[in-house]
Amino acid sequence: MLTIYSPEHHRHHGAAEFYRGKLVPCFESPERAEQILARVKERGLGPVRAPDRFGRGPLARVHSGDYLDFLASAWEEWQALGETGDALPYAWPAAGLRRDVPPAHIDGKLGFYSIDAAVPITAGTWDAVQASADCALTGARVVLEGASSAFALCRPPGHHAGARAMGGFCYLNNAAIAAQAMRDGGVERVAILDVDYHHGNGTQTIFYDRADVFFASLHGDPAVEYPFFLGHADETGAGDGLGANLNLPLPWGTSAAEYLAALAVALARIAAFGAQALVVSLGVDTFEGDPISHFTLGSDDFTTLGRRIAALGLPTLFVMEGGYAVGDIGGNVVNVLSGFEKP
Ligand code: SP5
Ligand code: ZN
Repeated sequence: MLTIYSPEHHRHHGAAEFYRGKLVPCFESPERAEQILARVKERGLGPVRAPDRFGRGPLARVHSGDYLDFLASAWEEWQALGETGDALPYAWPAAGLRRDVPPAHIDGKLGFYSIDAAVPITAGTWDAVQASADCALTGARVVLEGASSAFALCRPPGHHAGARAMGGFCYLNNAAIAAQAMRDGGVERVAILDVDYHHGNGTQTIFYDRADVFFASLHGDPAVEYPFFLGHADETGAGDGLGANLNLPLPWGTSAAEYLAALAVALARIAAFGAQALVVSLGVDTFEGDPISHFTLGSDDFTTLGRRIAALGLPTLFVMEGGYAVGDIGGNVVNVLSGFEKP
């Protein structure tokens, strides 16, 4: 399987995120992508190439223009304050406050365009997130051109980013951008399967009222887990998209057997939808050793996960999302991909 990777990800390196009353070191580190790349090479998954550059067009198919402008200028506006650390939001337009008047000050913009304070912006964040999206878009192009699969080694991840909001270490929604590019490339029905431990709130929201992109997610129950305010089972889509959204929230401590049973439900629905291509939001934070998550999948279970996805028989783009057990992340990711290739 082809891997698409860009070293530009190094240019995004947040120092800290706000968590339980303190600034704590970011779990989402450059080392994550390097560990995955090292295991891809060591285990001979296949060739590794750099992404093509796609520019703003395909990003604007998913994200609003004002949000892209904000991301592009945020660091410069933050620098003008004389700050030396990373930009982080601290005030949000929660219920009862106005969302219809975009703020002019960068402090206001940071909150206006985010859902939490786990999204530091550094000097190279905009370049890194564009390169990450380019990896996903290159993967979509390769699959559109006839490849049976590809792996976009995206960093930063994307599935918590909405049309006009960053959050949960995510800035541009790489999986949504790739799925939309597949639609624009002529695939009529695309499915997104999100196996990251956290609900893909951004992806769900982007496609919620559409019948052409099916979204299925297995994740920690938002009653007790980030992102808390989306990802419940009763969210089934709206308008034309009614029935094209499937959430399978699972409790803390979910075992591999329980996980794979829920996966079978999602795969059956994707098959019934009649998907012609699949985008997998591939997080491996379901691993038993993950430092911020509460499922108990072992490394071998990731091979099974890949095999079960392969049984759909669809052209498939894997897009990297979360996974924070840095010593195991690469092995777990390559297990999924090799399980997919050698079912
Ligand atoms: C892409 C992805 O997996 N994003 C996950 C975002 C989760 N953010 C909230 C988790 C806060 C965890 N901080 C843990 C500190 C434990 N001592
Ligand atoms: Zn996650």
